[in-house]
Amino acid sequence: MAERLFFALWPDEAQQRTLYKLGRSIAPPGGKPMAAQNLHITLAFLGTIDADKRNCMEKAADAIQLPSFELVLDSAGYWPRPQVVWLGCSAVPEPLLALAARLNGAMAACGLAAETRPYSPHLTVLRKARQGPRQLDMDTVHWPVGDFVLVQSLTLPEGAQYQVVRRWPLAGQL
Ligand code: 2AM
Repeated sequence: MAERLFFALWPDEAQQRTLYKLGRSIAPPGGKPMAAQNLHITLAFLGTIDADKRNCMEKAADAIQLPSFELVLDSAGYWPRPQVVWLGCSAVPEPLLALAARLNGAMAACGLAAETRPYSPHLTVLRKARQGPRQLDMDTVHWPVGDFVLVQSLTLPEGAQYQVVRRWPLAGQL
């Protein structure tokens, strides 16, 4: 059966609460806030794929050996076309770029259409946003990233619901 899947960085519950608060503090009025339990940073969006392609991507993820890293979320922005307000990092850690590159590279090898735009890590906090973040002198959140996950996206009448279906550790302790 085909499933809609993506790889992501997934905050733990304490980080979800912190990131949710930060997101609310910079969000302009209106729009649709992302629920705390849905907050994530996409690494590679796979789309709706069958079991063979999922297995191929999981094997590729098994082979990844990269170190843990710290993500410092210290900026916010707005993309008018998808109408999202997001949190970002002014310094993108090298292992994060390597991780996204490995997963996107595997997509092509597994017969999936890989993203051609440069990877731009962001954590969407508001959808259907009509304007950008309200203030730019925001708090900074330090997020120690020790793993990455495969997520299934379910489309329910009340909106998208995400389920972490597998987790891969990154090497080393922070
Ligand atoms: P977004 O946060 O910028 O909307 C699940 O849909 C996740 O995959 C979202 O975080 C979304 O990013 C990301 N994504 C990347 N490419 C996508 C695409 N073509 N369609 C839907 N979601 C995509």
